Amino acid sequence: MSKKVSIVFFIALILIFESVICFADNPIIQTKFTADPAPMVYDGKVFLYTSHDEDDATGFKMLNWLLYTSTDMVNWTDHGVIAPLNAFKWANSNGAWASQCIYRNGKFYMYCAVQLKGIGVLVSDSPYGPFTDPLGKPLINNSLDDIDPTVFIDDDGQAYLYWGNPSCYYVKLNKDMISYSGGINKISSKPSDYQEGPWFYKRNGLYYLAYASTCCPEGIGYAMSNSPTGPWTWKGKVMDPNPASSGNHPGIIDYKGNSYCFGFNYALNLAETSTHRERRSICVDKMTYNADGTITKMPWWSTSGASQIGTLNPFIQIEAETICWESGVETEVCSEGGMNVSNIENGDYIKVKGVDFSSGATSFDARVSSANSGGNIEIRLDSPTGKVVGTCAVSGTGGWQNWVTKSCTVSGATGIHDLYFKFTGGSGFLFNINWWKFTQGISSPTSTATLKHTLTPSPTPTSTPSSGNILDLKHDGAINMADVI
Ligand code: FUB
Repeated sequence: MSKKVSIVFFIALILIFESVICFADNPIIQTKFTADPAPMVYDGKVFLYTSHDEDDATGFKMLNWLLYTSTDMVNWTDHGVIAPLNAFKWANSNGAWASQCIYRNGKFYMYCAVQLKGIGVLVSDSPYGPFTDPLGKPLINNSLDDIDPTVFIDDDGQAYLYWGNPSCYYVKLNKDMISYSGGINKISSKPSDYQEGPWFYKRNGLYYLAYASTCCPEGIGYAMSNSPTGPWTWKGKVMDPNPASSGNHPGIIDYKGNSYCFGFNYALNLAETSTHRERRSICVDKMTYNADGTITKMPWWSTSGASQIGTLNPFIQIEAETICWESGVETEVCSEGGMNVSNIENGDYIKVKGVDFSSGATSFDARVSSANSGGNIEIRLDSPTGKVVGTCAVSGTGGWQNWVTKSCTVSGATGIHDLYFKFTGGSGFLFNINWWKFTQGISSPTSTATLKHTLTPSPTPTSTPSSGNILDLKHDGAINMADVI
């Protein structure tokens, strides 16, 4: 190879490599550090309850539990804080550890580990909360092992709660789901590599106990049984540990014909520093079973994540906080309900994966606000520097929660694409976005879209960005190779 050809080859390799790193889709949440995934399939949707590592955490600093939902396993909608730690009046100030939520008889029961205090239960009429503590005290307060609850209701209606680190325990929950009978049982057949984070479930008549395997680093191990109370037979590793990742914590579901294993890594922390900090990030990959019910061993979390199920319909109103990958933005509570995307600065972007524009889109609406002078939403296809199919100008609205709808024409968007909103403007925060929507029509093949503003009221400034919800994490979308193992 000549020197010139080698240089071109090398540059091409770097470009390919960078595009793989920058447009990775695992970890699935980038706006916050999340851990201890507890996925629940309900009403055709995946509800992913998570614990939350604060942006400035060095050790464990966990103040609330979060919720994300998805119907395609790649675009996740942020529902914010589902329950604060002080939903338990008896809690300490720092220990909102692992949780799991389950549905029974019209109510949702969320079992939560409160570090050093025990396991509490919260109840709600809706999977979105609000959740309240019916007991006013821990449900389980047995020993300092009392973390990482996992709950399952068997076909005969008997519910079980498993938990513990380093011992593993279970109780039989009563039908009210907030009390138990028969005392606390310690598992004598605990698998030899069991550490913490049990995930208890049943599939095709067989019982599974997956868990974070011996610390540290933690992989995922599992055991199987013919009975919900064991004895448990160790079956091996679902996933080997990885030296780049101290912890792990399984959450396993079947959804739309596939099986998925959730866990976490430290990829976003490692993108900032090689220093270990408890700033974790939830990942998901597809998992498969062998004919005898054993689990096919998975590699460490991929950077590509699970494949998308179907496509996203852009012709219905989509919450802006429905994100596959982002760079730079944050989310906060929205005055119009739910969450909005915030902290948008020049050069930031959001990726929404697998959007089906079908025969074409003719216009784009976005619900926006700005206490500054706004900026532009560049609507691009397939990459943050991909083809521009429209540009929506946002001007000041007089407040970060003063919402108006802005529109622009769109041309050249047909078929299925990854959609990128690339944000441009001056310095500082540009604007917020609550939701967006395209209008379907036959798209013109040209890519020069003209601007069309439909609503431009400029109310009196009423608010400044709320610092309570602003996170100081600023991701650039790059992941260290050290973590891409
Ligand atoms: O997130 C706090 C603790 O770290 C969890 O309870 C454990 O499973 C480990 O993931």
